[in-house]
Amino acid sequence: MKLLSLLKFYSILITSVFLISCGGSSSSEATAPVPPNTKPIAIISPAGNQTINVGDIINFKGDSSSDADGNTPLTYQWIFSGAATSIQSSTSENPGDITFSETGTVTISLVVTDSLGLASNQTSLNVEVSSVNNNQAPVGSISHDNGDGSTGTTTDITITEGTNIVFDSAITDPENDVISYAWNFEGATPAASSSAGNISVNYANKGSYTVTLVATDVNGNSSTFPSSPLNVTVTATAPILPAFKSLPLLTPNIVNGVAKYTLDVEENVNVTIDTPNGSWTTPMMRYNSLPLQPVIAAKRGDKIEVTVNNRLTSNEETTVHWHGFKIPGIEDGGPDFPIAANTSRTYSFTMNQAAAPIWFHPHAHGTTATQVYKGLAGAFILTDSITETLENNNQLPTGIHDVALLVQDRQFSDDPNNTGIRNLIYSNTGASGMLGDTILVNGVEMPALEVNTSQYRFRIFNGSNARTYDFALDNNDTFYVVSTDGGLLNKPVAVNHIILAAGERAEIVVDFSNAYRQNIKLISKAFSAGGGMGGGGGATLANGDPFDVMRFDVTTQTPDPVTLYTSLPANADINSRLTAAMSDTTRTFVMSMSGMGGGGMQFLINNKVFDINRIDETVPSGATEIWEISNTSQIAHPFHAHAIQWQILDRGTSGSTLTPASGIDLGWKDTVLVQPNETVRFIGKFDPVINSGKYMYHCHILEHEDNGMMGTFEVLP
Ligand SMILES: [Cu+2]
Repeated sequence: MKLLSLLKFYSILITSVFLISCGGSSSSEATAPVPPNTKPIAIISPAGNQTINVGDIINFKGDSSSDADGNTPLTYQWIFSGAATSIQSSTSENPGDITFSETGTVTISLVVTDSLGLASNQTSLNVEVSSVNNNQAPVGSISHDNGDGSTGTTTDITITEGTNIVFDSAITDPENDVISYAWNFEGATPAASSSAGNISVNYANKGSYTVTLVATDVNGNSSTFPSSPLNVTVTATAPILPAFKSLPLLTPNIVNGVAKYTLDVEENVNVTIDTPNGSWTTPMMRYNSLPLQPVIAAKRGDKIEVTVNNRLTSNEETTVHWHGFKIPGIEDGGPDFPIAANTSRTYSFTMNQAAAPIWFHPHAHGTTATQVYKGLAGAFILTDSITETLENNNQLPTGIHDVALLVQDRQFSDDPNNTGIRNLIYSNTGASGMLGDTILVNGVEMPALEVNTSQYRFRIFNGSNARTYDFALDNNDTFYVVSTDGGLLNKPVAVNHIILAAGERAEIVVDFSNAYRQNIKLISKAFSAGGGMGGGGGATLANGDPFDVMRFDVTTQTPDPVTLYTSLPANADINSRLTAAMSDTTRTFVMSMSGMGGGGMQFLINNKVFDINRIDETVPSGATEIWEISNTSQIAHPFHAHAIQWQILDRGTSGSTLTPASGIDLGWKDTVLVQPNETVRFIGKFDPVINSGKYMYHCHILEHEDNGMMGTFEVLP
């Protein structure tokens, strides 16, 4: 344009000079000759020869062509000759995108003609179309939207059957080649699509499926998205389960700083049992006629007074044993201080131990098993300044994220006449103790607890008479054990299962933050329950059989403020570890069974059957002792010692070198499962002030205990 203007300027200048030099001449001399018309110039852009790959596109323009005389508009004649191209000729100023679809040489030529019909010289260039393919494949990503806020590019997807997912893509080609799309939706409808995106896909059937998108450019170069398989897990629509019930919290009367409770021991209380197959009524024993076993909450240092009124119309004795409590023998609720029917007893003690999931239950001799089975028990949630600080600092789940689970197995009668009433069946026929086929969590069979995407702290109380559970999540996820029987572990222990025998407790922390819309089951895994006589004893659901316990339905998304503590403060009780060298003495206890297959079966500790009038062991005041427990029988026994909390030193096969405690064995214990042919050593320190009087040690399979697998130890004042 600038060049054209200059040419016009000089052209006018030359003409003017010519006119001036001829001034005053004759008219014939004044007629100027017509200046010669110059050829226009054809310019191709991009200019010059180039080498490209098959399928590449070049955008050709002719609009830089010009005519020095300004004889416009120009007309254009493009010729594309040689190897194949998308067009062979054009009369456009700018013919635009030309696709080179064949290897070889393409000659591009352009001739422009000015408005006076004068043609330019031909301008031409060669494009070498190479068969060597340097073309790059498409790049980008795919994304999905479950319609529930669950979106992403690479995350695996879990949905329930019948759900739709919308898939989309954001794919480009480095050479701007045309892209074709090939989606594959395994197990879904549609099973495939050639759309770029916004495809709604329905998953009707449960299973595990993959999603891929192959994006291919016109050169046949393809990319698969995502680069690693995107998995869609389609879960079955969860069956409707009965709602989870929380254990009722008892409210004390505070009198002169003492928290006073009353427990009325009742029987024939009509209790509603909810199950996945409907509800029924079962007459049971209960404290205070409550629908469920109660919870007492207290803090370390609290003074507690519990008045127990025995209102059992069956004239049975009862007691309330404070299981796991460090209190004087006279307040311990052992069988040596029974509460006769229609009488009362007031237990009085001060909580002087670390925060723990301890509990209480009857311990009258000969009727412990049946009274617990019929429904007498309660959870005791003890807190202290350490747990309060951890909770306040969001280092331990609390509030609605702190849930007590009392797990007990029961056997119910059939109801052939649809009376709506089913009675408890108690049958202690085998060596295994009473094993029911209905697993109750807080009185409900297979309850569903709605949770949010947070960490939850479950305080699991195995209040079963005889059953051992191997608790796990059905997705085998890791969870953390934060507390054993008698208090928090110094460090949370990551596990994917935890065995709890009858009488044992644990607090576990389960993280649901990545489980939105999932249904996760708490299960008990299969395990070997020992010798032939160990398992069932004729039970429908033998010890060691697998079963479901309850379900967590992750229904709500919420941020989780909790970052689990990594270690307790140094002043936590559990950090004062007792070593074998501190022990004043070692006592040995051998649990055995005899009379198998014969008339009477005997359950023995140190070859003795319990005698309430005999003191088996005498412990000096303030002693620190190692108790070494061995099991020569063919089934596991949970050994429970009253009075204090213990630290496990080591365990292993009897007669061989024992392995020092690690993991969850580093926590406070009052009940320790001892496997057949196993020896466990634990150490404990009796408080010179608190611990005096008579206490029990026994197997916590309640049928074994009631049948004599128990002894008395007296701590001297
Ligand atoms: Cu036992």
